[in-house]
Amino acid sequence: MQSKIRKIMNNKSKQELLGYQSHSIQKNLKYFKPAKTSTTATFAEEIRNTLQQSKKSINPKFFYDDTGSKIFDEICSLPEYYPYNAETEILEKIEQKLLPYLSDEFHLVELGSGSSVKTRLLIDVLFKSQKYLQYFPIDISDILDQSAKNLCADYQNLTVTGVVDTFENGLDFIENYDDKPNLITFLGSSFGNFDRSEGMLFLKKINTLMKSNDLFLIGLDLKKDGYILHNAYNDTKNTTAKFNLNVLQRINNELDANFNLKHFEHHAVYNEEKNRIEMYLRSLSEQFVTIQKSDISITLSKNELIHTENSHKFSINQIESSLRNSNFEKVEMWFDSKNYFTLVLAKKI
Ligand code: AVI
Repeated sequence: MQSKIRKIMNNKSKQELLGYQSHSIQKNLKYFKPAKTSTTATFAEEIRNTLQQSKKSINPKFFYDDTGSKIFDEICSLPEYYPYNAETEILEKIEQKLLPYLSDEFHLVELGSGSSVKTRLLIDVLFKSQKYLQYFPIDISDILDQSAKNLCADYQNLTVTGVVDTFENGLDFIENYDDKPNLITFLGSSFGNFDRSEGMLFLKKINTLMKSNDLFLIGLDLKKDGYILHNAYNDTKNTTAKFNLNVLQRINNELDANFNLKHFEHHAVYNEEKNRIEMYLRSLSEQFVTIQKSDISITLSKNELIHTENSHKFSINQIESSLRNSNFEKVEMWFDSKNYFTLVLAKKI
């Protein structure tokens, strides 16, 4: 009996055993998706919980439906939104600094499918030390868009294997994939959107899933003058406002809700004590909203705030102690010319 089970198991790939289904798009492009999860059910449930609290909130991970991801790309091209340009500046000069740490067989693993511009800069560096490259974007939302196809068309020796899942599950998936070392990247200061305890858990989880020869490259936004931060999240074109309000439109579309977007406004403030931008949607009148798939109706009073995002800004001491406390050794830290942003290369202790 045991051997029969073993035989059945051997006929399945490791990924299938982890509950993933493989979907092939073209020769060098495929993705793995968990066989069973209803993302709508989880979304509906989380929204039910967080909008029924006395302090209402919506998790920032829900910003990124197709429209939200497109608006985020628009944010990245705003002159006020310095993190994108600062990080790109560091990546453009990273080649000679990163190459000494690479060998000829690294995989590139990206947590959150970043803009293909930044990914390309890293792919170019990796191709300086190896002939073939496997790139694993991990994201809960649609990662295999046109940009992945364009990457495959532009790099002959590149294979893209997307994992459509949470970062944590995606890393579990990669850990079981093969024995090659990974350069795991978490760019854009997305880490800043976690609360402190969530962030520490996340770093520890990455650390435990890393192999001893894996490298971790994380982009972090640094503390700076409040007015620069304020302007970055209150841009003159109102793109950040559009991004923030879109989460209500997403709830309307996917959870059959009736938020009237005209009855809300974007509100982003810098909390100096906590070193973070806090983003909210302010209700402009007393209103009653029904979210059918979450099975709830909620009342909002005039000026009531729905918290939608924290974006933490870090000091170098904080970064170093967070890395130490999650068993990372800092290898290098690179900065842009204005010292607005840092890219940190770390490895497992
Ligand atoms: C993705 N994340 C790091 C962005 C940030 O700056 O916190 C999201 C964002 N929110 C408003 N503008 C950009």
